[in-house]
Amino acid sequence: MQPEFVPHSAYVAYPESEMRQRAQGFYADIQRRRTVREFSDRPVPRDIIETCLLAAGTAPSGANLQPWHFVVVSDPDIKRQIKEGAEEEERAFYNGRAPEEWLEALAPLGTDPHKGFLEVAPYLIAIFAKSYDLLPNGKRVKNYYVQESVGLATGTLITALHHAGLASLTHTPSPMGFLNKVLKRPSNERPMLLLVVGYPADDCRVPTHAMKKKALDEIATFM
Ligand code: IYR
Repeated sequence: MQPEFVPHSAYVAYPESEMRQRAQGFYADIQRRRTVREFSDRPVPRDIIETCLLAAGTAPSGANLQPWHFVVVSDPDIKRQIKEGAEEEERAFYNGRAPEEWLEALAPLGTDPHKGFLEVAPYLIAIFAKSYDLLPNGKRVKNYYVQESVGLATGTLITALHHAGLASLTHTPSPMGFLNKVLKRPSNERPMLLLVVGYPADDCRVPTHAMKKKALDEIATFM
C-alpha cells in the first residue's frame, strides 16, 4: 500500500515562555492526581467517560493498530460479579500466594482483600489487550507492541479522567481471567487491568507513602 501524507496543520507552536507556563501548569495539575480506594456512589455522566475513552484512543500504538478494548461497567449485577471474582483472587493473594517481600512493599498502602469499592464506584472500566484482531471474515491480524500500546492508552485515560475532575484506581486482581468470563470477551483479549472510576468519597483518605515521588535526578539522566 502507498503511504499517504497530509500537512500536520493541527500542530500548535507556542513561544518558549508560554511553553514553560504550560509545562509547569500541567505538572502542578497532574501532581494533584491521587489513586483513591474510597469512592462515592455519586453517578458520573456517561458522556464524560465516553470523551475520556476517545482521548485514550488517541494514544500511539504499534503500527496504529490500537490493540485495546475498554469494557465500561455500570450495571450493579455485573459489578457484583466482578467484585466476587476479584475478592476470590485477592484472598488467595493476601493469604499465601504473594511472597512476604511483596506484602511488605504493599503495607504502606493499607490494601487488603476487601474490594467494596468495586460495587460503590459508578464505573468500572476493564481494559483488554488484543494480541490479534479478528476481521469479520475470520482472518487474524497480528498486533505489535501490545502491552506497551495498552499501557500508553491507559496512562492517557487516567490523565484524561483526572483532567475531567474524576478519580481512579488502577486495580489488578491477579490472575484476571474471570473478567473474560463475566464480561463475555473473546480469547484474543487479555485483561490488563481494571480501572475503578468515580468521585472520591467525602471522607476519602489517601496514603502518605504514595505522595513521595522520586526527584528528577533519580528518574532521569541528561547526557
Ligand atoms: N492486587 C492487590 C495487591 C496490590 C498489588 C500492587 I503491585 C499494588 O500497587 C496494590 C495492590 C490489591 O489490589 O489489593
